[in-house]
Formats: sequence, structure tokens, C-alpha cells
Amino acid sequence: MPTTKDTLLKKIADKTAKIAILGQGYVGLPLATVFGEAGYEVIGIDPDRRKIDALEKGQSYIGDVSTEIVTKLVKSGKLRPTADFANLAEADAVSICVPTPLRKTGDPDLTFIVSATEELKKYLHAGMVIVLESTTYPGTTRELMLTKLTEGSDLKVGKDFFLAFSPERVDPGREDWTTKNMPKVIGGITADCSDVAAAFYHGAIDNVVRVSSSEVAEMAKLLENTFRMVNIGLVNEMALMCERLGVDVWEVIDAAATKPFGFMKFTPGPGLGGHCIPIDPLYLSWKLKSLNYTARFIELASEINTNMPRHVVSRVQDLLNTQSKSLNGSKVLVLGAAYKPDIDDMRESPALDVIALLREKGAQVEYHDPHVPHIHHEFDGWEMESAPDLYKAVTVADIVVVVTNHTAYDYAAILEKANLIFDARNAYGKLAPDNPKVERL
Ligand code: SAJ
Repeated sequence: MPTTKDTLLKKIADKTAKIAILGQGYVGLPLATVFGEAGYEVIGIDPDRRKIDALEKGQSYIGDVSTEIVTKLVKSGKLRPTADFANLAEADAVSICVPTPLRKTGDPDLTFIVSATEELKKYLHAGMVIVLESTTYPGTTRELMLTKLTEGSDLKVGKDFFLAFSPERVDPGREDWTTKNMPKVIGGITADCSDVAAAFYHGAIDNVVRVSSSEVAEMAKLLENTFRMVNIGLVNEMALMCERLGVDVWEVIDAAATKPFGFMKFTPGPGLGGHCIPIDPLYLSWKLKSLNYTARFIELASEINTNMPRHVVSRVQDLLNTQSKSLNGSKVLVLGAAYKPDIDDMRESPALDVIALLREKGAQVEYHDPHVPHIHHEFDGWEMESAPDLYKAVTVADIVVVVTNHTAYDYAAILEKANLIFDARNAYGKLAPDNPKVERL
């Protein structure tokens, strides 16, 4: 008599298993299309009707997913968009790709994972495999999801249903590593869970890295992103030290980067933005606090990184001072608002902090960003439009602050028209290393 595991493995192998992807954002939609392209029938579930309406029309709202692919999959019935969670009842395999932000207090906000789990519980049945992809603290899959899914149920994990964690590794805009070819770590509550979840992902993803538990998979993701946050914090502190030493930190880093092994280049900047790096490590430090352990590297790096906007503003103040100008009343143009170059994403962007601090100190602030036409500061409530005429804004500004060095800018033209430039991204390192109008971080 075949076991539940055998039956599910067979459905996965012959692609009759029905897949549900909960959350159709920058992680869930690419995942849904990869499984659809692999030949599975996929239900793309999202409570946001706007997303579902767009998908039903065959339209993509995610840069990494083409409208052609969505149209093809929706037309062929391989991708069925819906806002109705009841469709989970017919799913054999479910991936949960919901947001895991931070609360205003800095603590993890697990409401999306909790509500997804509560919905899933209504439709949990024997022969189902569930994989959580949302970045979260180690233990979430076992302590939070498994507990909720099994309370009052006689279904046994690892026997009747299978539960695992697999960290998303989506880097929006990247073309070399995609959802399909990105090595995918996956670890289950039990060995059988790891087997089934790995087989599930093997059905559509080229390289599945099976680990022994959900905690290992959760922790691997946190190491990946804490590694970046701590190293960015290190080079930001190097910038503070080099400034005191009167040494060019950018030249120091370029020199160190000539080491052909044992070194990885990071660069200082105005702070840490994005939906992953500033946030994920704080899920780890929060969890360790509950175990009476202080994750000192994370806390220190976070302190240094979050102080960089203030450091940038104090450098701007000092530079204006050299022209006997006070920051209060000066015209300041912030160049580049997105959290990193050549994208339009403003999540956790340090530009928001730089602008808020400049406004606090009485500066007359304008910003320009070719990718970000409008800014809304959700905490302070102010709104700004990108300056309509870049060179006019550069010319009238007492100082231009390069916060995000988009490649679209003609830095030579900006230099020619600017009065003063504070360059927080080394946009001028090669172009004008010794120009008296330019000071770099
Ligand atoms: N930053 C620096 N100095 C650096 C690198 C980054 O100040 O040397 C800043 C960026 O300007 C940005 C923030 O840190 O504000 C985060 O930058 P990031 O390059 O880490 O970009 P993200 O947030 O898009 O990170 C994503 C991550 N992908 C996932 O979490 C799935 C990360 O793991 C990738 O390594 C990264 O993309 C990448 O390599 O592009």
C-alpha cells in the first residue's frame, strides 16, 4: 500500500500535483510562472484584487516577469490567479511568499505569515506539502506554523502532510541569477518533509540544496543577509575612520580589492536601504534576545548603518560652512532617492532619512531621481516631487548631495553647473578626484 509520501512524490514527478503559490509579489509571481512553465497547474493566490485583476488580463506588474509569459500561462490555464483562499483545498503543494516587514518598534511583523497559516489550516489535508519562503527568524516554521497547522488536527507532520522552509533569493532586476537557476536551499521539519519539499522544488527549479531542517534553511538566509549588513557596516566605519585620518577610503578599498583571495569588496554609502538587508538580520537579533543573547555584530552594524544619513548631513553642513553658509536656509539638491542605483525602489531608502534630517535643520530641500517621480514620507507625512528641471535645480542649489549614483546622470554636466557637491557614493572618484567643488564620503 503506497504511503501518503509515495503518492505525493508520484504526483509531483508526473506533474499532476496542483501547486498553489500564496502571495503574488516579487517572489511569488516569478515562482508561479516557473512552476507553470515547468508544466504544473498553478493557482496564484493573493488578497490584493488589483494584482489578480492584472494577472487575469495576462498582465505582469513585476519587472522580472514578462507579460507574454503571464498571458501564455493564464490563457493555457497553467496559471489561475485568484483572491479566494478556498482554492487551497485543491492544492497538493503550497509555497507561502508573503511579506515579513518590521513594526515601527523594530520588532518582526509576522501578521502576514500568521494569517496565511490560519487560512491554510482551513484547507490542510493529507498529501499536502507546504513550503514557507518568507525570510523570518529561525524556528518560525516549526514553532509558529507547525503549531498552528496541527492544533486540533489529527494530521501528522512528516507522515500525512509535509512542511519545510526555503529562503527566497530574488534580487529584482538581476538577469544572471533567476528564480529558475538560483540555487535553492530547502529544509523540512522532518527528513521526510525535506525529501518531499526538495522533490516539489526539483519539479521546476534547476538546483535544489536539501538541508537537514527548516532551522538550517531559515538560518542560512539570515547568514547571507547579515553577512552583507555587517560588511557594509564595516566599510561605513572605515569611511568614518579614514575621514579622521585624512585618507581617501575609496582608494583604500580599491587597493584592498586587488587582493585576489580572502577579500570581498563593499563600499560605504549614505545608509542601508532595501527590503532585505536592513531588515532580515534584525529578525535574527530579535529571536536571540528572547534567548538572552545579544547579537552584537548585528546591533553594532545596524547602529553604524542607521547613523550614516546623519553623518552625510553633518558633512554637508561642514562643507557649506567653508562658504560661510549655514545649512539652515541653504538650498540643497539630493541627487538620487532610490535605495540603490538604477532602480525605482524606495523601501528603507536612506535618501528618506537624509531629506528628513535636512528639512529638520531648516534646509530648503529638493530632490531629483529619474526613476522616482514622487516621494511620500510615511512617518513624517511630507510629499515631494522630483525636480522637473535637473540642471536648473543643480544651478540654483547651494550644494548637491549625491545619495544614489544612478548611471543615467551626466556627472560631468552636473559638476560644471554645481556650486558644491557632497558625493556619498564616489560618483566622482574617477571623474574629478581633486576638484575643489567636490567632497566625497
Ligand atoms: N550597499 C552599500 N554598500 C555595499 C552594498 C550595498 O552601502 O557595498 C547598500 C545599497 O546601496 C543598498 C543596501 O546596501 O541601500 C542593500 O544593498 P544590496 O546590494 O544588498 O541590495 P539588495 O537589498 O537589493 O540586496 C539583494 C539581496 N537579495 C536577497 O536578499 C534575495 C542580497 O542578498 C543580494 O546579495 C543583493 O541583492 C545583490 O547582490 O544585489
